[in-house]
Amino acid sequence: MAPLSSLLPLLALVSLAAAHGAVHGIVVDGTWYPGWNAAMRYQNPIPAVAGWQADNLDNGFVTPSQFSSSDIVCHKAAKNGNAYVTARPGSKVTFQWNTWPESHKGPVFDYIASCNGDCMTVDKSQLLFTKFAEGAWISGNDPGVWVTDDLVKGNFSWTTTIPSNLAPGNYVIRHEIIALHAAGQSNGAQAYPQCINFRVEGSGTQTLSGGTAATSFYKASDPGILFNLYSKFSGYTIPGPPLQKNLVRREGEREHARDFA
Ligand SMILES: *[C@@H]1O[C@H](CO)[C@@H](O)[C@H](O)[C@H]1NC(C)=O
Ligand SMILES: [Cu+2]
Repeated sequence: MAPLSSLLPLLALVSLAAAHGAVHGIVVDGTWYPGWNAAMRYQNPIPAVAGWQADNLDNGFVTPSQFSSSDIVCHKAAKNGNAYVTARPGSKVTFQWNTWPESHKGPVFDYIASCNGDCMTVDKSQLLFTKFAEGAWISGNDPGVWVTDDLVKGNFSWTTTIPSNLAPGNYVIRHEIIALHAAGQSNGAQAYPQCINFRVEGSGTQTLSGGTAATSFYKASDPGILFNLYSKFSGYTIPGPPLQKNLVRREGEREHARDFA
């Protein structure tokens, strides 16, 4: 049996990870699916969940110096999720974080990539992502009001919508918060990506084209990455590839049409 002293560092690490937060559940049209949480790696067998496994027991984030490494794709040493969340075009999806510190203000993103096959075995370096939702600075400065404040107030949750005409298939959705509380110094931003396997059903016709490898999303010197939250700023340049307006606009039009139907 392991002496208690050898378990203590492990317990400390687990509580540190909890302080930063992880997506411990995904709610799709009212149905809860478990996400990954770091403690699951000590279960035998490791539970089959749609959330990708990540080795984020330590400080729990990816630094700008790692933005071109494979860790930025789905978090540290990530391994494919072993199950799927089922959704349809237009499904309401809530990423439920277990917690999030109010001080960790910054942008929140949702990216989607086709697995072109099975997301449980896809090579993460092959995933080409399209950004389909984003939020960041809302008002004020030093530090101002950010979408992460809404996330914290909303029970640590972030809700998005599956693009309304998305073709059926297997997709990885990469949900991410970038915390800026230390981003005024170089290598100080903190990325918290979380990947989830989605099986999209229905009869949509829009396939994804193009897309960007996550290793090319951000650079340490981007104005939205090297950014002093504790200053008198009057704007914020959202980092990463542009929002895919086609996906988003189509969705909005349909929703609008439905409102008046
Ligand atoms: C808040 O989130 C937790 C899961 O993290 C969930 O169990 C609880 O029902 C949520 N509360 C509300 C009011 O939605
Ligand atoms: Cu932190």
